[in-house]
Amino acid sequence: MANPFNYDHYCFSCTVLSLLISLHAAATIASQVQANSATTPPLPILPLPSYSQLKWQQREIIMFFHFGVNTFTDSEWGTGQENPAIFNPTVLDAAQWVDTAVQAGVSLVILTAKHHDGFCLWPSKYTDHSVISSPWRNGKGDVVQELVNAANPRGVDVGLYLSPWDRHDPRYGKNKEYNEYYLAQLQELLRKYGSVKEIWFDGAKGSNAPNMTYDFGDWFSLVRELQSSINIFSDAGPDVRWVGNEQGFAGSTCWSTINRTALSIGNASIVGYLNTGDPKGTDWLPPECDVSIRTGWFWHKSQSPKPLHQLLQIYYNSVGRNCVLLLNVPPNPTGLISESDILRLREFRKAVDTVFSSNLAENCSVTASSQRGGKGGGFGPENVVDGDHLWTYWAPSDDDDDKEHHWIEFRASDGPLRFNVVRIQEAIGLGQRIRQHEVYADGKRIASGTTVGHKRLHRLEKGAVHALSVKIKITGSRATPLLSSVGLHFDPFWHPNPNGKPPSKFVH
Ligand code: FUL
Repeated sequence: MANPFNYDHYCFSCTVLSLLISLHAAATIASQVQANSATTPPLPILPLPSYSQLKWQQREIIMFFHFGVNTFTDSEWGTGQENPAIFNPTVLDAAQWVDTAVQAGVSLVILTAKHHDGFCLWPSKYTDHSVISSPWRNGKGDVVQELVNAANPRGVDVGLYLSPWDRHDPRYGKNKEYNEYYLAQLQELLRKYGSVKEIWFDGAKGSNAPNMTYDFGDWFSLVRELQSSINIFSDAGPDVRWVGNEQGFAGSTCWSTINRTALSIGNASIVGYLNTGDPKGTDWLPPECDVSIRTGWFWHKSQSPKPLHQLLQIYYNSVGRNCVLLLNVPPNPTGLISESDILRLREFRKAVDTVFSSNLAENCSVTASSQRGGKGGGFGPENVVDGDHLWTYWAPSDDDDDKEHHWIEFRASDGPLRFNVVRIQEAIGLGQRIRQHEVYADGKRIASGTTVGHKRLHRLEKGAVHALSVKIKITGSRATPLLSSVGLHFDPFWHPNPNGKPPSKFVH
């Protein structure tokens, strides 16, 4: 009879034996793995940032270039009736723009490819209201291309602003025709110039402008199709939201989370919500603080750059409140960034570096209320003074009884610490958690606040503190708080009033 199993030598007992041996080996390996295994990271709390949103957040400062026909007419909102012949920047040098950005520590620059006047800085196939009709480079120029050519070798990324409101094009107000025109231009910009990291959909529209329904859903889908690592900015996201004002400050409570369904583009009634976000928000949609180094967005002879103390105030109120600062530096009619702006930016960068390049917390001994996985578990308080501000962090133990009062403490090893800035950062890769926190120096409360997020900066209202110990208490949190970095810094540019209140014109 043929062997039903089709084996030459089938031995049942041999098979069972070898099965038992392998099971035993597997169990031994599993127990060894368990004995040697590292403590796992805590569970995330949703919503989480996307990879591109995390990269964007780490840039901290982005530079805006407002440039176009307004630069030549001394205006802020063009009429759309400008003669393209006025666009003639005699010595335009995009390399000078990008060098300015690099010196300011900026890794992404955003250009107004088209502002509300409809004039295009690139030779669009779909209109002649562009550089084609200007004398600049004999009508053969392309500002977008020149910017990309300057940015690429300098390792700087490019973003583009394409104004939805167009005061020149006759298709504006005709829903189908204008949406087709706008999408055609989006395709040109997102297919011709390589990688674009941010697209800016501005929400402004004049009160007498024709009614117009923008097909945002189609626009966003097309952007996603054409660029894989882009962030889409608009009043309502989907990747980056407007902060609700153009003064460069976020709410002192500032959540990266919000409910997108409550937002719409060009809706003035939601600016407060945009400013603070929402701890119950189901969408990760962090705010960007757009502000100009001068009064206007475009260059005007009569205007000059903001003083250093004001730029620093903006920095503390934007980057220091969990936001990205989008700082506008407008090129002048010659096509260059003015020397006065370059000097001010240099001062600004130097000041920021002076404040943050040394961290007194690094020389302290650090202890905490508890730590996940115990000593050596990988989540100890020492992680807040290493060089990684995202993926290494102090995590208290989940089973800490006193869930509302996690703390971390820094003790000076040689002599009192002198500082006037406290920097706290959350490991936002696992969600934004902290609702409430307090800072103590030698047992006395010196600062308190709500959200932390990517970065929270407290510039001490009463000036410098001398202390042997500094304790940060997390007094409210959506889930176990995770601190990725803490800094104790000295800001020599900070001169608060003796009564402890900052000058009123800078209070927001
Ligand atoms: C606004 C525009 O109306 C301004 O001109 C500027 O471009 C600013 C960034 O956005 O909505």
